[in-house]
Amino acid sequence: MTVEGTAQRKNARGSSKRTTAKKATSAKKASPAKARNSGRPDQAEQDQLVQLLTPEGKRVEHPDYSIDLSAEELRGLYRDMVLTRKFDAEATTLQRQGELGLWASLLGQEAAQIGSGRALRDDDYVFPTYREHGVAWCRGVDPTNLLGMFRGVNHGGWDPNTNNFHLYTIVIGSQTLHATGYAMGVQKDGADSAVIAYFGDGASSQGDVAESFTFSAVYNAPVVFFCQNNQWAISEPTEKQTRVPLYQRARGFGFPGVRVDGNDVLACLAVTKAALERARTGQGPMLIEAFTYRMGAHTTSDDPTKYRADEERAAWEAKDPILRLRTYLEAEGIVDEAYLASIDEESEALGKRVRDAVRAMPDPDTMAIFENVYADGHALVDEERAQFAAYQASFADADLVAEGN
Ligand SMILES: Cc1ncc(C[n+]2csc(CCOP(=O)(O)OP(=O)(O)O)c2C)c(N)n1
Repeated sequence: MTVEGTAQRKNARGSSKRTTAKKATSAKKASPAKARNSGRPDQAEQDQLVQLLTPEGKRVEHPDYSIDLSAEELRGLYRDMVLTRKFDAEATTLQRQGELGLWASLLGQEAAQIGSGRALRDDDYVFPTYREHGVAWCRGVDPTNLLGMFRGVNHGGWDPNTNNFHLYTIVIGSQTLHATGYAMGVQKDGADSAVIAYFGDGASSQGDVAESFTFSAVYNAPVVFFCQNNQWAISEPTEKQTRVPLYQRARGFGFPGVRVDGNDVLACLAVTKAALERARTGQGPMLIEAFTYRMGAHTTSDDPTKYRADEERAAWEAKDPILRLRTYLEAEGIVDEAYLASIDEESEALGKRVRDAVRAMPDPDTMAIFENVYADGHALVDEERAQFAAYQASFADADLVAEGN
């Protein structure tokens, strides 16, 4: 995207924005998105995008990022994406049925997550935001463990050290600082593993992200910043986050940035592998901007029809990450009907496992919130725990009174 292009689009948005407030209260589709881009990168954007698989499913080469995968590896990427999408759809449905309080869907972002996730080595360390269900899948976190926090029955649900996958972070961008600090520690330990931090286009506006860029650059920390530019920060478009393409920000901090087609799993894999290798070999951080699209709502409590148009979504649907890989695999004879059917079967079984697991989750121990605050005991936490216990006991008394005892 050129700076001029951004300004034009911003103006176009600005002129239609006046109608937003009025329409936000109506159930009608909001108009601003109509003035926005069609979801297709313009020619300048297209030229910058690293792509190895076109939206039509044709394999293309890139001078800097080549990749040669076996048939089994290619099938694996397809399986990962299909199962992750199924898990995500199931979680959305469970929220609608009242089984989860909230869900942040990754629909449309499967290639960015599976491609980058499969580029990681076991000893690498991941700092996710809250939408990285596909990366969690690649790290071997049981998907059912991702649901506890969204059901409100735990404060995380997995041990970060088991899979080198940190807990989800709700405060956007903050984990880029944790990742940078962790990477500096890895460097001091003399290890050759790398760290990856996931964040969104909206989070890129946070001071934390700028600080982590500065620190990682000057200390040459082995960290890869993986920004999934899914075009929207809730209802705020990317144009409200930046005047230059996000990947170009890195240059100002002194390290390289690259924009990859975030709906192309092969390109995401190749680019992330190269960035991790750079980090491992002491060449410092790198920013990857995965140009993708959030097909669904921001979370289940959001209604995107209020701020974006159907045409935009439709334009991105044509670039679906799973369909394009499937087209390629079918054309090359790498998958056949029997294989695709087996994945569908596996997908159904996963859906059932997720449904059963959520419904069987025990109610939480309400006192658990006081655990893991400090490594050792702390007088203030002890006091708060005692107060809370007394408060809860007051309900038990009330129950007894109501029962006439
Ligand atoms: C520091 C902070 N400010 C505001 C919020 C509220 N908030 C939650 S999600 C979100 C938008 C995030 O957009 P983006 O970073 O693009 O990620 P996406 O949700 O699109 O994946 C905001 C502003 C927050 N969680 N943390």
